[in-house]
Amino acid sequence: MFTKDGKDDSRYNRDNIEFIKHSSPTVGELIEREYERQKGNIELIASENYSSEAVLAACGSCLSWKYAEGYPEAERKTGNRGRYYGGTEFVDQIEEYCCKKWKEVFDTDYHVNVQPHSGSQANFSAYRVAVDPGDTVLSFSLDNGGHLTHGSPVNFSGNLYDMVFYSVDHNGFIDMEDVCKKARECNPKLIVAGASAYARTIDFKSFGEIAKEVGALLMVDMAHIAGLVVAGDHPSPFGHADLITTTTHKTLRGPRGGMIFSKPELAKKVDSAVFPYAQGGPLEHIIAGKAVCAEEALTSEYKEYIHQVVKNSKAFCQAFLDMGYKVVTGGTDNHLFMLDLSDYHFSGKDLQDELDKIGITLNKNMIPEDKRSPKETSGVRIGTAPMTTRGYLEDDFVKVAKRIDAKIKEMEKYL
Ligand code: DSN
Repeated sequence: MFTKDGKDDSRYNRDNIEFIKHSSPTVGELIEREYERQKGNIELIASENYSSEAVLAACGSCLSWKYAEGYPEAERKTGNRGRYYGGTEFVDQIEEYCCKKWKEVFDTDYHVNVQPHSGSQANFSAYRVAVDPGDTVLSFSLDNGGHLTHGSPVNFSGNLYDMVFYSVDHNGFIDMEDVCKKARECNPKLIVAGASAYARTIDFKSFGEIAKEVGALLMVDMAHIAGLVVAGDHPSPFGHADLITTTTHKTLRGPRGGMIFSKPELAKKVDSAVFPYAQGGPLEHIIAGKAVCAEEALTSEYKEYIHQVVKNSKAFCQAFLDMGYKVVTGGTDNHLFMLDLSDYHFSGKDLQDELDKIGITLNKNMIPEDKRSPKETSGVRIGTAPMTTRGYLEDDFVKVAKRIDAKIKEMEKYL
């Protein structure tokens, strides 16, 4: 794993890159350059993380060679049982084990499907369970902090469904009164909660009550905060939501991929919505990586890690506030926060580009009521999960805040 001072204390990545170079020097060298970039840079992208070597090894294992369309027989009572290929004895056991471990992680009797290739694929399938094309969905828009798949017009979600959006209040917090009012007005079949760029606790209980009142299903996309839910640093959507989607590579620190949890009565629909509706063969190597990730998430070390992620985020955010910066919602409750650059003559993109040049990686992001385009933006999103994996503590992040402040002061002069 990469250390906080830009070293690698294992040989795992370097040895694998040498293998690749034997077959393709070009690809091997490009991966090596990316490896050096990742190792040397300060990584602040809120949706990224560094998984363990064990997760990486599972993802690069012989399971990558195996087809296993369908679902394992054992323990599945959904009616979608059985595989369409022979030789699945061991991948069946791995997939069952993966499902069992994730239920343990969230201490839930919800059904789980671990096959979605990504969070977007998981959301695509979850919509299929809850709504038909043309149905009304009440959701959180991309420019306020939602995800692309929460109804953006350039995405399948905005294209297939009649999207209505709830808003944030003038401080940038999700306006639960607006959620309630819009739900009563538009009578949605589905309400979507969850975000990609929202720094505050989401009130899943109230979302659940509103959904119940208007007869809608509630889908929670907990991709960003899933790790915080595991550690008890964010209220759980289990018990409130009918469908819960997540990725496994953000705060959960596993392989790139998705999962869907659902109330047991939706299990059969969820399984069919993933395979054969949205996907063919599951990536059993990634499913093995998800199982390893679940075991890691069950440890007390992982929960300590998440507590530190949140403490670091609060300290990092406070350092910017102390230096006079504007932060959307004025702070953070989770692993990320949004710096508001609307008063500056340069954009979020400009800051992202300038920080790239000094080895600090983050991403431009729209902020509520942004006057700039999504390609420019008036904000940047800052997250602490990756560097906390590398051992950063509060003081380390305060130093990074000072470096970003110095760069902004420089940009004020020459940009
Ligand atoms: N694009 C991811 C993010 O950065 O939050 C979500 O899928």
